[in-house]
Amino acid sequence: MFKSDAAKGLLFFTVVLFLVACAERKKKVNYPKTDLAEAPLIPRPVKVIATNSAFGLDAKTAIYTSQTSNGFEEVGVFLAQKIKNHIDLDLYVNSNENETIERIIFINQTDTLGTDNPEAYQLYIKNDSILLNAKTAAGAFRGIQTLRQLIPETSNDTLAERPMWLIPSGKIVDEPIFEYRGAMLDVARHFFTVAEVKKFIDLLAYYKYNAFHMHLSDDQGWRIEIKSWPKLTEVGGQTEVGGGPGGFYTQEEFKELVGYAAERHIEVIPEIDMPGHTNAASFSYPILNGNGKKPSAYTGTHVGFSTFDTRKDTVYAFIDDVVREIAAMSPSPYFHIGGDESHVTKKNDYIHFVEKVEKIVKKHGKRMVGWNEIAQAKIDPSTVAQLWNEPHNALKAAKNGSKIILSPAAKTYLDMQYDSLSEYGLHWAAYIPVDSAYNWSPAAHVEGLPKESILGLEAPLWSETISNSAELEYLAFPRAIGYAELAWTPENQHDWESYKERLAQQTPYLDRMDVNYYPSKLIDWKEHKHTYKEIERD
Ligand code: TNX
Repeated sequence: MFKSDAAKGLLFFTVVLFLVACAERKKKVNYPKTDLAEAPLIPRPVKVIATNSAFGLDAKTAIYTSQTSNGFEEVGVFLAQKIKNHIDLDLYVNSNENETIERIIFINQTDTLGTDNPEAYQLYIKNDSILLNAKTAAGAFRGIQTLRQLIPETSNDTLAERPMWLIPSGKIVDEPIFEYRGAMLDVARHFFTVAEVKKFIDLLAYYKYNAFHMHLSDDQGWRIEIKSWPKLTEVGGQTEVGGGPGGFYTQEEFKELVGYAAERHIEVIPEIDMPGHTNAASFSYPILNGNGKKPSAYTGTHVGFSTFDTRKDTVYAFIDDVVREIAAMSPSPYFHIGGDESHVTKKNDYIHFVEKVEKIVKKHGKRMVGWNEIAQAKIDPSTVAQLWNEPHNALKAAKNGSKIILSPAAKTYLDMQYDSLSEYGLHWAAYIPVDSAYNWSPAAHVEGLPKESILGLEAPLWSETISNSAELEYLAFPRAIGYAELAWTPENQHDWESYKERLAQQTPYLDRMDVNYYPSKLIDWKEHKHTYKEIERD
């Protein structure tokens, strides 16, 4: 019946506008004053203008989305699921059954946001309508996280005949400062199950992260099935720090994780760490080994004793297979080759290795990422260097045109203990209490590094001392929430006093998600109660 998708879209848009207009006219409830500017949003949005009224979210609310633009309907469905899980309210998405609808949430694609940032969004919250404008589905997805954070725990059932959740009205204009906002999980030192990784991804998504870096191999274990080299997981996948059973992801499971992250507009960056940190690979296939010793299983926590034989063709044939198989499952443009702490690889051999592997990564259509040591080699400007301990190498890479991911150990390492009493973690770089994790300037951290060279920020979580979700969460939360703000919010709006108030109010969400966060004494954590029994987490 319709000539084109565009005509269909236009008609749909008109219907929705009509509904908004009707809804606006129907009711002007005098809600109690609710201040959007006081809402405990993390990351703090760029601009918030409160109009001191509220949208009444209830059973007469429906969600509509642009339907001709990729991914918008999925964002609407995601929001509906989260609302269901949070307050047990069922909302239709793009349904025709609209007789009983009085209020709508419209998730709208538009090219006229006034910014090129693909993750930008704008929220207009009025009494009877919420309009979320975004250029891309990723932007819409970030926008609905803001909306989720605005839904109160308790309904306002004293004023209405049925429960209604009041969302403070006003306008939010928002976009991130960094293109890359990441966290890393080391699944090699200890293995984490698919369910555990998904839970971590859920938490990251709520705070608008867009990158999840998986450290998939190290001396203690190889965690990803490679069909052309099966012993990597049959042998190398069976060990972990402390002698536990280890584990690995089948290719199906890895794809499932990548898809799960993609539904949350998070990219998975796979890392195979080499030429050092390769004991598990060399133990599986001794032909790869270059340290002159007979490889055996390793379950300790020392680093720097292993290396591939960087002068052997078999090693590069092996890497070609590994990169090919992983790249084929990986929509991310990046492939991380590690490259850190290769203490027993001769410098010339190391440089030779990095330059050869960069070609392999490129051949499989990916941009290489490596820890800051890779800047010793002549790397391509398309390659990204991840700073952890050597500013001079990050500067060198940036001078040559590379982008830099900031992960300075003393500030962003999630495996650093909070203080000397912390149950888990290490402290070789620093103790990182919650305020110190937040109170620093990423952009000014490396003297002389131009802002344009910064791709973003990543908080790595190494797993020598942790092996399950509860332990992971103790180290990652609440610090990962602060990094989310550092990577998203303009620096002149970073403010510890405001942040710590907003962080204190994350408890309903963290408890609902059953997050074992570290209850830092620096934060006045808020007590809270739920209206509904906790149905499902999140
Ligand atoms: C350094 S950071 C490492 C890891 C360890 C971590 C422990 C980096 C690139 N290498 O191998 O797990 O410290 O904090």
